[in-house]
Amino acid sequence: MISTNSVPHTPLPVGSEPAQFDLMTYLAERRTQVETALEQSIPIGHPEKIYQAMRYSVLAGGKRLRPILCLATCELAGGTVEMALPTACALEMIHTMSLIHDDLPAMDNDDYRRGKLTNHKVFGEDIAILAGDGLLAYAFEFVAIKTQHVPASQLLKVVARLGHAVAATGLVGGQVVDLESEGTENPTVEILNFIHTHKTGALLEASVLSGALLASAPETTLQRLSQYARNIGLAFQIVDDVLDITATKAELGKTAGKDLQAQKATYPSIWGIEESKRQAQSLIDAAKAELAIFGDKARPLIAIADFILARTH
Ligand code: GRG
Repeated sequence: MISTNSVPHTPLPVGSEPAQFDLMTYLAERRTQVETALEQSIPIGHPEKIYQAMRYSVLAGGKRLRPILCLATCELAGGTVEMALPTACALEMIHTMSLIHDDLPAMDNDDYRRGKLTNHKVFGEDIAILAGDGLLAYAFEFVAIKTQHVPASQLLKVVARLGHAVAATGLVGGQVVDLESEGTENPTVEILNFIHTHKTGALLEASVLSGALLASAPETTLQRLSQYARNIGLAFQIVDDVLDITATKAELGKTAGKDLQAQKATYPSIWGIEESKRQAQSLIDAAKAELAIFGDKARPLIAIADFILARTH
């Protein structure tokens, strides 16, 4: 495996260097667009409490990785940010609802998320469950009624892909195997991979593919993007597991060291930290190689892959 830092670099003639792509500026701009759209997406209605609970978690921050991936692949495939914003918001609603439910006492029983008290700690378990349900249903409504300039046939494919990512074929299935594997001695890498390709990978893949579907990308592009997404999805989780050991609560915005405490099987518990980092690097290299064919158009997605590896929270 070759590290990106060690690739031999042939200097280009003066004046012909490609313009630098500034990921931090790109992410900040996209985040602002997503935050503005999310802020407007859930107006307070009646009964006020449930709207407040939904808004509390959706507007609590977060990296907004899934919406940004959706916007990036839509643009890569020739579409616009405007076409993809409703789906981008829906992805964040779905992601947030999965966090709300994951934090419940019946699941991971967490008190902090995104640097704030978890939804059930503020609103109670009953409302937190309903806030999750409300967000999930609203995400699909939002895509269906707010998306513009996209053929209905493509929109239908997006809706199907979102459903597939949430259902037993995705997040729900991954969560069930995760719950079942708790307390299991020595779960295998295959079980870990199943859990995380479903719990984490499925929605990341849906984020990447939905943007491209909105822009009516051809099948060959979808296949490459799907492979990119699967690789970054697994790398994302390996990094997450490493950060659970190496990062602080302040950096993570949630309880650190939870996996160790719960004696949960993780990639570092099987491979150790250094090998886990090597595996993540190799997945990121493979993800980036998938996109080489797209040239400069893939720069945001390539930079996001690097960001996933280098992130500290
Ligand atoms: C979807 C119907 C339905 C039920 C939910 C609870 C559950 C079933 C699934 C758990 C899904 C889950 C919480 C997966 C973990 C995904 C993950 C790595 C979250 C952290 O993502 P980041 O780092 O978080 O992108 P931010 O806060 O930055 O958005």
